[in-house]
Amino acid sequence: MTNWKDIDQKAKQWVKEAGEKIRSSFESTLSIQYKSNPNDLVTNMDKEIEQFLIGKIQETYPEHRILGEEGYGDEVTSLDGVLWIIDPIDGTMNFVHQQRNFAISVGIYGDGIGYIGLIYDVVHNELYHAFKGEGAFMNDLPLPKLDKVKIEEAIVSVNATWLLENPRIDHNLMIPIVKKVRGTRSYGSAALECAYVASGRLDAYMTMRLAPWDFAAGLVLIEEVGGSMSTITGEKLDLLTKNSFFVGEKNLHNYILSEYLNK
Ligand code: 2AM
Ligand code: CA
Ligand code: CA
Ligand code: CA
Repeated sequence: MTNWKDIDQKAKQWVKEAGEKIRSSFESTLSIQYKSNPNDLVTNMDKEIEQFLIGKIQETYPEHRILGEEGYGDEVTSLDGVLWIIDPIDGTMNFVHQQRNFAISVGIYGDGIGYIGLIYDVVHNELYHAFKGEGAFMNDLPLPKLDKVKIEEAIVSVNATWLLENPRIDHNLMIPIVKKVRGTRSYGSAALECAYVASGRLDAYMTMRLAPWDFAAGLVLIEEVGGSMSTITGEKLDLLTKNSFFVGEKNLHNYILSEYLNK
């Protein structure tokens, strides 16, 4: 039997320790490299934090598998068993340019079911946390279930890229949404944007391309506050591939899908 409470306690502790490492790193010079293109950044801290977390997991739970953005984990092709899905720094561009608006994201799944979600906003010392069936929290503060929200009163997070002509979505579908909502925001960290939806700071978040480590923890949080999650066309999200991504308060999510995206 998997002891999820034990895993939860340890995961929280390790994520906090990782956060402390990131805070200390602000005093030293970062080493920055490009990945797929000059805007796709990775730093020594992304790699160090992933290696730190993986070291702790492997030492304590050698039978668990790990999927991490920077590739120090396992080659994961199925959701069987206990799987840790880790983004050591989500929002690396913000980490480099702003030293804020980034988070450590850890989602822990059992046979494809999300049990634990941890999103740690290191700079604000805000740990968003969810445990399957027990609700979601920001530090010790329980997050209430999401209240119904009308599109005219919604704050929706969307990156301006998707309003320009782009290969992933017909931008003509996006423009009426932006016109109708009360306001739009874009934070540049998918994990934080999920945490903000879970805590009601945002009512929805949509983007055209995320990897599992960007949203694995966020889904557990959103599930626990009764939010909805899908691809941009309303399909189920896949934890092993890149997806378009749309989460939000249930009614709003339904409404935007049926009236705007799937018309
Ligand atoms: P990262 O900082 O961990 O790379 C920025 O809008 C958000 O999208 C961040 O959560 C960022 O995660 C993620 N992101 C950046 N480049 C991406 C890519 N090529 N594919 C999927 N997600 C990406
Ligand atoms: Ca990245
Ligand atoms: Ca990410
Ligand atoms: Ca990352």
